[in-house]
Amino acid sequence: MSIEINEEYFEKLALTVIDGEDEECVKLVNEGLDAGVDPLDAVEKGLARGIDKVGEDFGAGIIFLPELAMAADVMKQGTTILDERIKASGEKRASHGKVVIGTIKGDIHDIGKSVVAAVMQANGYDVVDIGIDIDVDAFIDALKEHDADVLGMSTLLTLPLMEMEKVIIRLKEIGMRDDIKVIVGGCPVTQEFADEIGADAVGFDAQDAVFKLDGLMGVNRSRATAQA
Ligand code: B12
Repeated sequence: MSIEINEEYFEKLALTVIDGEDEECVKLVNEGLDAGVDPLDAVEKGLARGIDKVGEDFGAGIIFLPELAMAADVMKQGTTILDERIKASGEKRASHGKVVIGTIKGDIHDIGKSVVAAVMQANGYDVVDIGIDIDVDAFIDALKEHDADVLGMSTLLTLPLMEMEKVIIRLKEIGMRDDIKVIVGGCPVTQEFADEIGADAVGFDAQDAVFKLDGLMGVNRSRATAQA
């Protein structure tokens, strides 16, 4: 019998992350997909709520790195399945542009960046995800290699934030800034910060990232919201 997709389902998903139950998480994710859950809802209403709680407890010193790492591993297993489903949900059509996306140097967080990459891809962008801990040279090399239109930079850490500005400064120095749109994101990234470093846009979640990207690339969608 197929399970029901309701508030209780999303709560159970969140709990698998909080309790570090990877097998239960994968099982629930697959059951949810079979029952027709929107994969982005499963990330945002389920898994992300769980990891946010874990992050709060970690910040408050209630739990420590091993528990955080265990929860992150469960979250990653769930989002890996869901990201693939999000990507596959996109219509096949002409590309709106090519995006190179990565997490900046000094930061290894990749779950949110990977969700953003999947949702961009589902919405008609070619996305090259170059991973985590990416330094200025590696961003520039990837932009050139892939002849990209857009640079996406992610960070969840406050300390390496200025790495984002370094990449933008280098783009200016080598005369590429006018050819590349820059979108930034991650929890410490505010609109003020994006303006200060000269980014073109900031995305606060995956849907917002596509909305802002469409604005930068001049894409008009007939649908009210981006596809997940
Ligand atoms: C999971 C996690 C980890 C995992 C990461 C696993 C992985 N594979 O990514 C592990 C355990 C490895 C980890 C390690 C550390 N972590 Co950590 N981590 C988290 C946690 C709990 C959740 C992050 C997450 O995945 N969220 C879910 C996703 C879906 O959301 P998201 O990442 O915010 O992404 C969304 C948006 O931000 C946006 N977005 C993200 N990127 C981009 C990019 C673009 C271009 C756009 C447009 C939008 C966009 O869209 C996404 C989708 O909606 C956060 C707390 C939190 N609630 O954020 C702490 C947190 C970020 N970590 C923190 C810390 C301190 C660390 C460590 C330094 C701990 C340590 N002492 O070692 C290390 C970092 C080591 C390093 N050098 O990077 C702090 C950061 C504090 C700060 N302000 O600097 C936080 C806030 C926890 C806390 N409350 O203290 N962490």
